[in-house]
Amino acid sequence: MKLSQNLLNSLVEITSSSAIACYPFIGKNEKILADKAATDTMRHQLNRLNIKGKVVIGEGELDEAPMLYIGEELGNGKGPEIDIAVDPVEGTNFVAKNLPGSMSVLAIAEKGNLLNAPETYMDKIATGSHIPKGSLDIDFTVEQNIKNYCEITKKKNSEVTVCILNRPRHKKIINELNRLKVNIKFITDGDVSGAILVADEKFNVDIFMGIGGGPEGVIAAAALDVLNCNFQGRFLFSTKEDINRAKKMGIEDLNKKYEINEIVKGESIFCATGITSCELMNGILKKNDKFVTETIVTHNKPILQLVKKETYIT
Ligand code: VTB
Repeated sequence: MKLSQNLLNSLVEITSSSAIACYPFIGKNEKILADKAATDTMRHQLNRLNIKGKVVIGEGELDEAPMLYIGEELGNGKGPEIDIAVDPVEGTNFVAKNLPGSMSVLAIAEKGNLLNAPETYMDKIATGSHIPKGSLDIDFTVEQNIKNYCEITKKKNSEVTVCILNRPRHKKIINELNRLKVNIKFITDGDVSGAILVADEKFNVDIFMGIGGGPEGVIAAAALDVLNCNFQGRFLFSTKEDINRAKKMGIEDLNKKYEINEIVKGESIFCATGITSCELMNGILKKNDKFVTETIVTHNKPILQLVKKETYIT
């Protein structure tokens, strides 16, 4: 095992610190400042790790992001070679408006084991570990996917809940789900956590589907892979620049459907610290002279671990 428990502990500290760095901006309508605070903190701390790391999913390319850009090298260069996916604030709107669902996220794998995703959209579908691989597919119709899901789980349509980003581009899917009498859980942002909700039946989400960010898709896949869940994604490109950028990243087949084991290979670690609360974890709590943070972690075992941490306010 190359990714040690020590490394995992350090990552939990890092996402906790970057989440705490956002705390002053919760409800301040300053999403750029919140993102900057978290990004600065995450970068500073990642650079102290004993790794030879490289950002494969980041805040953009060098010319558009001053730090944690794709290709940026991180760590002190003394440890294992690691691919890093960062999302210092997933759900900047949630922080700005003090709404549930913002979190600070990191995922890592050994070098070459995380898909380099361009900043473009991705069509996604995810289900829990109780569904055999290949039963649902982004290329099936909504009706077929629901039918297959119901056959496997012996549920009626009216007992199935689909989580989807509330966007005009999903009008056709939503109409179809309504026609089929399937329940919908709408999310306004934050489709990393939306996808992860399929991992445990206590979250009452059967299927996650729809189009969201490509980088967010890779990050969610890292968590779902360890949990033996299903995830499929296909990038969608709307401009020539998008296509050129993807080609520069080594993506040749622009229409490729990625299975989860092509997005994340081998061992990986995912951690996400809540900034504001959601179903997955509580947000940051300020208690006397300490911050209390909750972080969900996946590594090695197919369980969503919850790590609670107290950090003295300095
Ligand atoms: C999602 C969501 C993100 O972007 O990927 C979404 O997870 C997709 O983009 O939190 P649109 O907002 O353009 O639909 C976010 O909402 C913001 O990065």
